[in-house]
Amino acid sequence: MNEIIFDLETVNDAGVAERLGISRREFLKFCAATAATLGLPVSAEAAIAKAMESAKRPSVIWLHFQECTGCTESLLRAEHPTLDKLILDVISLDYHETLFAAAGHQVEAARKAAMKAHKGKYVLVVEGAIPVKDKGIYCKVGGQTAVDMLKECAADAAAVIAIGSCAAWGGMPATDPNPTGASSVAEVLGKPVVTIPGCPPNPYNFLATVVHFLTFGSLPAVDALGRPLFAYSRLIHENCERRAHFDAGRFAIEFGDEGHRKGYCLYKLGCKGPETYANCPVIGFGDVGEVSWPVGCGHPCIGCTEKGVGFAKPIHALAKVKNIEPPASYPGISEDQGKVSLGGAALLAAVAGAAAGAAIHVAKKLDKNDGGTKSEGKKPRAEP
Ligand code: FSX
Ligand code: SF4
Ligand code: F3S
Repeated sequence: MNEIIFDLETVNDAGVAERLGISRREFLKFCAATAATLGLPVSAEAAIAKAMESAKRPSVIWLHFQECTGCTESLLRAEHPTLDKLILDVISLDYHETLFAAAGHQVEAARKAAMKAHKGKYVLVVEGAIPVKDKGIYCKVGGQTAVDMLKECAADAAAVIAIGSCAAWGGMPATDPNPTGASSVAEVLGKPVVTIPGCPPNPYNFLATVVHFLTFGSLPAVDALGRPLFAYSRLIHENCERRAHFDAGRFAIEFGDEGHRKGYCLYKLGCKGPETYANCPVIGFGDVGEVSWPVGCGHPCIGCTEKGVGFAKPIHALAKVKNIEPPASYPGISEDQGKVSLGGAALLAAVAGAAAGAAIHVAKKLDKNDGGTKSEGKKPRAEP
């Protein structure tokens, strides 16, 4: 466990709270919840707050190769501005092909300048697979192949993060017969890197990973595939709101049938939740409501975070059920948004076995919740 060396009294967070347009109280609430997300004691709140108020934002170089830019899109498509504000506040985005207003030689010069100025200290984020067939000619940026650019940028990086399934293992571009030889970042560099798979990945997982780096100078603990344990250590099936239906044998058999309309389990429609590790049911996507994740919307999980499942197994094929033990508890059927305290959120996360939910729920309320007094209604989950 990392030693906690900061004291909340020494944290001058007025600056960062002001930059983010939130109150000090909400900022500290977010820091405490991020500590819970990362599986750290709540006392890590001060260290996180201190790191976030620091002017030393890590330089980030963000490369794009074979992909759809969905990773970046998901990062910027939160309904309210807090998430992208948080991300862009904690990092210094010094090179990003699709977000830069400039183009051509100007941006390539900016990349080289950032790499020189922050040699050995910058974070390299890679989005997209890297084609290696035919000397890498299928993807070039500024006349340089993706293979060469990746190797050049990784050489002096303090940390490398492969964001999205394409960068993590090849994803959709590597789908059989993989005509371009689409490969992962780790394969091209010949060494393991931190991966945040998903097509697209959840931006909160990226944010928590960056906050960990900022606070402790290192990336979080990962599994054998390089995925941060705080986000990818539990099967989707363990936290799915339809799990009670699975255990009771209530399934949707066809799209639109009675079981589907009633919110029954999607296993027989090919849901890959039983063999896919990710926190989607806990954190949701896009800040548009409690059921904003594939299964919540009535579509089977296709296993987009799982190598060998996503883009590999047919969508309708039945999943291999890895863990048939019933969970210790089931997610609540309905809760009132805005009333869960931080302690309650952390407890809920612990009970659910996936701490990576607490910070997200707090972050989502940051600019909606007026000092904790305003409560907003939330649509109930599907009828069990
Ligand atoms: Fe797209 Fe990213 Fe999928 Fe890949 O996300 S959403 S194709 S994982 O690299 O842009
Ligand atoms: Fe949820 Fe899919 Fe598991 Fe059914 S099979 S409980 S829909 S994750
Ligand atoms: Fe992907 Fe399945 Fe989550 S399809 S977004 S891993 S629910």
